[in-house]
Amino acid sequence: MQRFFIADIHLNQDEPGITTGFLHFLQSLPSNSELYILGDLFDYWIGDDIVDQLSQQISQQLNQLKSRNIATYFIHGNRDFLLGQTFAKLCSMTILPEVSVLKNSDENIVILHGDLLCIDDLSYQKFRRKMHSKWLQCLFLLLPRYVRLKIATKLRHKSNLHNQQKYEYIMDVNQQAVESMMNSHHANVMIHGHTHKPAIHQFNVDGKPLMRMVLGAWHDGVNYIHQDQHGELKLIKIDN
Ligand code: LP5
Ligand code: MN
Repeated sequence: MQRFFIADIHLNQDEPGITTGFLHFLQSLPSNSELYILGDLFDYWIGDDIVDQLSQQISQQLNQLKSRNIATYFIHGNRDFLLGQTFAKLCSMTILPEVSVLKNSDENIVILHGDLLCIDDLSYQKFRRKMHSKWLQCLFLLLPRYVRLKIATKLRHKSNLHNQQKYEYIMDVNQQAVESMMNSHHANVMIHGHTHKPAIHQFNVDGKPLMRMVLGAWHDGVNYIHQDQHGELKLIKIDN
């Protein structure tokens, strides 16, 4: 079974090139494979009840994957954590827990968006806990569309301002957090996105070789990880 992993596509109305690249990528997927979307499929998501031309187009195309026997899985990102079962059903995709494990006979791959690993970013982790509070989410979803849009725009703006003042290492993953998560899931491979720093990191813990593969964002081109029938993993980057 071939698997494809992507994250941080950040689909939005203002960058039609990303949508075109994404739709081509979907077309190119082979039959009988699996697609894992590890968060931030959309630049932001403010409720399944707010559909636009872009989200309709995306749900139609994702839904069509099942006719080629391609199973689609989704893990929430920090921009689209409000994407719910209603939209997931339209896309025929299964929402997985925020940290999930793919078990093979000789390896365990832990998959996640990646923001959970950025534990040195204390203000973000505090913000994240608030955003993940169920009552706040329910309240937010009751607000009229224009108010939700206004809040999301404000949050994006604040986030950009904060990010400009943070050191690079603060916004990257913490190695201890990586090792501890891999250890608790008995994983030898980890795949995540969020940091927009595509790379393969190989390291040893207690003499065991481990690998962390980081997916890149799609602003400059197509970015994915391919696992072939033999289990070999490759990070693929096709710049525009
Ligand atoms: O997204 P990115 O990569 O630029 O930065 C992230 C962290 N930022 C975020 C915020 C998102 O971008 C906002 C997304 C909006 C989604 C839809 C709205 C749904 C609302 C639901 C309400 C229940 O995730 C950024 C990290 C960075 O990754 C790297 O890891 O650093 O974190 C921050 O910037 C957070 C700041 O550190 C603290 C934020 C203070 C916000 C102040 C709130 C102001 C209230 C205004 C509301 C009207
Ligand atoms: Mn992210």
